[in-house]
Amino acid sequence: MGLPFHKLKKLYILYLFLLVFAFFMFAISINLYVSSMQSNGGEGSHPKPPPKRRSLWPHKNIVAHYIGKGDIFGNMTSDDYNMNQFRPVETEGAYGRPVIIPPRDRFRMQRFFRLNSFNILASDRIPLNRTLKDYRTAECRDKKYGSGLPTASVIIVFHNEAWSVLLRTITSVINRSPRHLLKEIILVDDASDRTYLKRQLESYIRVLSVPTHLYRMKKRSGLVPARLMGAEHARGDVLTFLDAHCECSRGWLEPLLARIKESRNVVICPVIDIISDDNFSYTKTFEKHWGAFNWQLSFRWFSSERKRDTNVKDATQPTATPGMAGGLFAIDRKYFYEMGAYDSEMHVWGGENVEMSFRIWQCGGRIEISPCSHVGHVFRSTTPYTFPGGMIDVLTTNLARAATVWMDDWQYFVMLYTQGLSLHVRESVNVTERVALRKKLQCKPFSWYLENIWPEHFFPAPDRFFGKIIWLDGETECAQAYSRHMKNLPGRLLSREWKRAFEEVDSKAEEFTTLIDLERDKCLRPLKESAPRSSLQPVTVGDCTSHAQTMDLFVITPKGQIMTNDNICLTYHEPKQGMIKLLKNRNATTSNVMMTQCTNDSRQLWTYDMDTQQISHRDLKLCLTLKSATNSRSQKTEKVVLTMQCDFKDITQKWGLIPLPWRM
Ligand code: LR7
Ligand code: MN
Repeated sequence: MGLPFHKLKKLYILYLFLLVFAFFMFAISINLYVSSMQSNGGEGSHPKPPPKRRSLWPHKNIVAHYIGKGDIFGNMTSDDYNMNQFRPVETEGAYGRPVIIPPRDRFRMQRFFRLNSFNILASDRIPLNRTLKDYRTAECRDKKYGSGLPTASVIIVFHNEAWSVLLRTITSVINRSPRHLLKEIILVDDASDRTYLKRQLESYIRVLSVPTHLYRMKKRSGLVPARLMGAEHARGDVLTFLDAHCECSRGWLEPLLARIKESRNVVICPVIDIISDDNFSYTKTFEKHWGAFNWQLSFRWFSSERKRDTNVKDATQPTATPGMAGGLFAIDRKYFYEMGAYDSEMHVWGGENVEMSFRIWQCGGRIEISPCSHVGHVFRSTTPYTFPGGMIDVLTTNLARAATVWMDDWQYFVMLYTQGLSLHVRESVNVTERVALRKKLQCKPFSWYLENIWPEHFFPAPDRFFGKIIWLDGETECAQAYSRHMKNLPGRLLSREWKRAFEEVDSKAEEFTTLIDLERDKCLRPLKESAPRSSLQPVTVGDCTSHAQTMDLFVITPKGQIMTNDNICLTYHEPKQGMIKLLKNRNATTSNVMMTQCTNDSRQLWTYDMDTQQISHRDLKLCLTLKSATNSRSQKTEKVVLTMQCDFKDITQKWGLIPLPWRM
């Protein structure tokens, strides 16, 4: 029985060989797997955890907030939800560096991301007292603030904040504020249900070196009621509000307090640096940013140069901003109440920063950003928590309250052109008390705010055109009525002043607007519907949209800037040779006209000839022309708008201004 020995030996060798081979393949596949994970994550020894969903630092304009849909807890168990996995590793995140999650934890990382809408695994590896760089300029570092600064109560409200993130916020406040200036820290829990935020938090704060008080809302209310509760308990001279996921950097507090000491009617904000939601790296932002709101009252950052309102030469001086982000600011405690604190009827999230910005400016105060104060904030692209009352309803009600009380004529514009808002919503809010406050404080009108505090604004105004720019192909009823009207105007050569054109079209507004045929009329608009605001956008002509959409709506100033929402302007933009090649390779269409950030420069100034209905570049005297461009690869024709030699007979150069209503 059995095989002869030499056969057995052969089999044994074969078996061994197979074993070695299998092991080898296994090793290779593991290696491949690991390296693929690493290449996903970035270069060399600094891989970044995927996925990178959104650049937080677009060139010009950064978005304050997106609200995501989707389930909140997904397949999380209640244990997952309440788990506190804080395990700091000594040097992780030091000097604001990113945390690199090892490949074996990547799956967990992605699974736990949604709980907070940030990478909690990264935060849980960083010590609470991690080091940061000094982000201040040399001038700021050298600045002496002297004695006698007012004291601060730091107020932090939170709803289900992650343990390590909340405690790192608190730790950074304690470690980077001069002890004698920090009266206390006030925490307000907006009815969180995570277990570690109960007794564990209470015992943690009991032993801190700065008196730290914790108050709890009886039921989930939102950040405004929670901050109001915090403010009620505060005893410091100045209220300093922070979100619950911040890190204060060196010297952050003194410049804020010093400015309030100098002038108690200033609401002062730090520069808000970026803590990455992916890897918790701390990135300094550009100090010259300022804030305002778009047509839907969403907060936006802008970076265009502003005329300094006072003759500030000192680079450590705070600068005025028309709007504030809302989360991080300091205000004199008594002044806060004199000015009406907050609108306590604003719930959950949103709108309060709009209301406060308008109110402070219109009622005699100022809002400024101090370039010497740097505080990091974790920016997220979705909201992790529930929205009692429904996100759209709550947000639109809050915005309707702000607009109704403070925006005068412009409130209708916001109601008409913001999705989810309407005159109907406006009827449903009761703002009697806030209107009385406005009267009591003798606040200035919204027109004053736009003209004096935000002269670069892109909202409609009495001396501006607001509406659509249609292409007069000569066939539609609207185009015909428009051309007929312009031809019959007295005087052969009409003035090329925009103001005159605005008056003419305004006198016929109703007729033109009712004649517009959304199926047949063609409107000037950006080539792509949902391109990022910060990029250069080619322009085209396409179906006009119904009223609530804003893609083809323009504001034209008497100077000749053709603007649209989010501070975007029609711009003459000579493409560089290299760029033309690049665009061709990418199958994109080249043009010398783009939509891009308004900068108040002459490339953005246009004129209108009522006689020929041409829009031409003011300095170059070239006319806006609609051309068909054939895409070299797809052979599809794309229509693009560009500037060319003017020819009054050319039908592709004729444009009509169709005004739309924006106030009652
Ligand atoms: O129901 C709630 N209850 C709360 O206590 C909802 C929120 N909150 C807390 C929350 O835990 C956090 O500490 O309120 C704070 C702000 O909420 P976030 O961080 O979810 O909001 P955000 O950072 O996206 O929102 C910005 O706009 C808000 C509008 O209501 C507030 O004004 C935030 O304070 C504000 N944050 C900033 O300005 C930080 C810089 C962002 C920018 C630009
Ligand atoms: Mn926040």
